Amino acid sequence: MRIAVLGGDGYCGWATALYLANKGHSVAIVDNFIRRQWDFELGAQTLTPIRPLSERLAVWYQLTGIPIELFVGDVADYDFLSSTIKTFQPDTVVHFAEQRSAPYSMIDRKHAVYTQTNNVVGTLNLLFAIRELQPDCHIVKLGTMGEYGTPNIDIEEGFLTIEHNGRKDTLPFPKQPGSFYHLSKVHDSHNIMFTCKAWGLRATDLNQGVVYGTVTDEVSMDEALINRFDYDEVFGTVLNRFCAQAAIGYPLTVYGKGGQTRGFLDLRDTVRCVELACLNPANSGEFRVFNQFTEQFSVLDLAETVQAVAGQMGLKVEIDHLPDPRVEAESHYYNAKHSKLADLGLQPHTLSDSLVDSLINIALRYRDRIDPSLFAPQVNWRSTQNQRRIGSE
Ligand code: NAD
Ligand code: USQ
Repeated sequence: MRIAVLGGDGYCGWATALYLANKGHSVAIVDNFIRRQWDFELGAQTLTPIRPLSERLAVWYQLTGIPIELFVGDVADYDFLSSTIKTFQPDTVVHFAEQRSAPYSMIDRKHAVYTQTNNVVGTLNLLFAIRELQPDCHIVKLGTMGEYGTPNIDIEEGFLTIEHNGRKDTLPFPKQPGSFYHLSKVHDSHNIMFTCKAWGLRATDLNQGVVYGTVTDEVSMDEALINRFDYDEVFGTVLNRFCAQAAIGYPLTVYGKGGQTRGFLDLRDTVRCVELACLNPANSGEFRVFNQFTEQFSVLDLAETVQAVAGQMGLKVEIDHLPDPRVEAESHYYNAKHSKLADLGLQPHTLSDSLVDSLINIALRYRDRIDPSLFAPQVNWRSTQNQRRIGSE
């Protein structure tokens, strides 16, 4: 299968591109390196020293003999994207190429507008390019579990059957996103659903939970293939952050009570879920939604797990309850369905003590690169004046 991985220089995209290439697919990476630019803007860097993409790809080729094509450019630039689709002629496009940080989108007006423009325009361009040039191509789009928010009922996979005034219908599950970033994903989902109906496109929306880990078989082949491990308050996801904090004895930054419960998955399952979606495409005109996570935890559960594992490793770690900088429920009902990927054959890597142990060990290996000033939350959802070192408006 010819698979274009948009956003293939990023955290999930890099691991996925190598995994799919190793499985025998013809893979192209499309990226404009904007993620590396955001690190410069924020004065942050990944814990792991990632190499330039050209070097990563050269080492990959030396090690495996498997070529990965590269198209450098902006998905939100239609001329670039359409010429890439025309040249590569993908059977499947996996679309990771968005601004994916909720805090980044909440810095100020400029960052909110940027996030929604980058994400919504990029996805719209993709829909138009596929319609015009490659209408049979399957779009595998990374969405988020955060589209649903935390309703006081069970969360279904994309759709809910409801009876209202004696009539019954199956409708998109209600969306209650919690940031301008999460809202951008809702807007994408609506645009994709509409174009499947109007133009007969085929698409799978992967509503992914919070990802943890950094390692897959492929990225561990060589130091030059190492993947991102973000730990800063803007881009670091919670479990990775806690492991980096534990490594240097920084108190774990639980926001509020820590009852915020989310779906989580190991990066090794991200790559497999994407593969399963590619191998089992949606039908023409079909818009499918899969909830892509394997287990749910509260933030406090995770902090206590990291504290216990760190303790076994001889690291003393405290748990801090900081005022929650976000507007979100700190204790709530949460029960989200996630059976569709399991039905296709997903065998999850569950969060074991050994995984937490190995993540803390990676953080220990690179501890000299940790800047503790990047741990404290600075972006506040309620504030219009998020005074960051990057100088918001
Ligand atoms: P990331 O920021 O590490 O990677 C995104 C990549 O896309 C970067 O390499 C960036 O340079 C590129 N990109 C962004 N906008 C682009 C554009 N306009 N043109 C070309 N390239 C562009 O993010 P990630 O963690 O790998 O997430 C990938 C996708 O998965 C995102 O859509 C995100 O919303 C989704 N997701 C991530 C997580 C998570 O926990 N990391 C969870 C759920 C969903
Ligand atoms: N949190 C803490 N302490 C921290 C960091 C986070 O308590 O130091 C809490 C947050 O308040 C939130 C939860 O942990 O309640 C998750 O936060 P996160 O930063 O790990 O993840 P989130 O902002 O939700 O975003 C991440 C990805 C995003 C993806 C989303 C999936 O960055 O791209 O869409 O996970 S989901 O959460 O299902 O929406």
